[in-house]
Amino acid sequence: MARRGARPAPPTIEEITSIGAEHGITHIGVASAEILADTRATLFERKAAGLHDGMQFTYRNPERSTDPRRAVVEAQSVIVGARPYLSADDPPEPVSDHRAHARVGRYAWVDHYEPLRVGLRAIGARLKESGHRATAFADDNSMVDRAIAHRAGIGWFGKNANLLLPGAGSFFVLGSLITTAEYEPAAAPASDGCGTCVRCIDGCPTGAIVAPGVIDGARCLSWVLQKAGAIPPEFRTAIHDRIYGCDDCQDVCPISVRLGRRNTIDIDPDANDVQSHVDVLDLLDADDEVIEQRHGRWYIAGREFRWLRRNALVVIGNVADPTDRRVRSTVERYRADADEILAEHADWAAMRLDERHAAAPSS
Ligand code: B12
Ligand code: SF4
Ligand code: SF4
Repeated sequence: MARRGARPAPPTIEEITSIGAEHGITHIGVASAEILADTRATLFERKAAGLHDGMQFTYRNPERSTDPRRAVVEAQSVIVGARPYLSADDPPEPVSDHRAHARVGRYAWVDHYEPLRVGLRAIGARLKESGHRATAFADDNSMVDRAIAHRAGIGWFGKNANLLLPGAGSFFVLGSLITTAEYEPAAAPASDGCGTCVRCIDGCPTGAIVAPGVIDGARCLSWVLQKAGAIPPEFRTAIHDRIYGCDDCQDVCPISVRLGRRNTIDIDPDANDVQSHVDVLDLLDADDEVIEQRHGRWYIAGREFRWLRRNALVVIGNVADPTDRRVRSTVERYRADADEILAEHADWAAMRLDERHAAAPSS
């Protein structure tokens, strides 16, 4: 019998799994808290080769992002959790006259990271009761989430660089709980399930997967839409109707598409602000305060919302109705904008609308 006031034993893996499950965490794995030396070397190599394209995140301080003990002194284990982000029911396609709706990457339709952190912290609270230290990270610069999940046996690196979970695919967000408690780590990473498939490499609209598992940041639309500055003209048509995020290398993945539909999460539209599409004309009429309130949780370089307006102008050029008055007047207004980058993207949008109008079959 436990002594009065004695601390409870640390939770078992079964208890951890069940606390995680209460928060939508469907997969749990354990990794040792040793330095991720290979990943550290990879970060430096890719940085030296320019593949990070100026990205900070885990590249800012590879010594830190690959060492769990920098976050929790004397850490012994890293408990990794994965939470699906595909929704059981996709929201209906928006309807409008001017068809100026942009698409949002599935991972950003609602905030999936916060519920993951909440679940990991709930496990952490149980560990703290037993006298251990435990800190949760998800999509934080302090930890390489995929690499630690790989070590924890949760999945394998697909050729699209995403971590695929056996029997479940890649539409999962990943996070970890670094703790001083000791658990038996995974004996080995999950074995590769891609085989000879190369669909993601062929399906990337900009050729950003330059080798299996290796992304050239400068070409990856997910980064191109987040970063500062003018969008290179050669990527503007490929952006098509994306405003934030890109799902193509997962949407063409036979494993993730087939199994993803069996590993979904319920997104309650009444409780969540579901942002699967953005009306780009509204966005271009909105001030910073409104944009921040609506899209403030997205990563936008320097939190400068001009970069979202820039993306919106590209989407207008690619998909809006060239004969719609509001489309044309919005573009003309931005062509006269004092922000030279926005004015130049509006020039491009006007040119592209003209091109599409000229190419459209006359009725
Ligand atoms: C920077 C970043 C980005 C950048 C760069 C992406 C990249 N591939 O590096 C940008 C903005 C482009 C991006 C895009 C996306 N991201 Co992101 N991103 C991150 C972040 C913050 C760091 C990633 C990182 O450290 N990259 C550094 C490089 C070196 O790592 P890597 O690309 O994973 O490379 C590994 C493989 O190459 C592997 N490897 C080495 N040799 C070999 C050889 C072979 C043959 C293979 C197959 C693999 C392999 O080892 C490398 C190192 O571990 C993490 C969160 C975090 N804190 O970890 C999220 C994270 C990776 N992103 C995530 C998501 C969801 C996305 C998007 C799907 C979002 C979207 N829809 O737009 C896309 C997917 C793009 C892609 N194909 O990778 C999830 C991935 C979940 C998963 N199941 O894998 C993460 C883990 C966030 C999270 N906590 O859930 N992201
Ligand atoms: S996210 Fe899009 S652009 Fe980036 S590698 Fe995947 S398909 Fe290519
Ligand atoms: S598309 Fe094919 S190669 Fe790419 S991640 Fe999926 S299974 Fe692997």
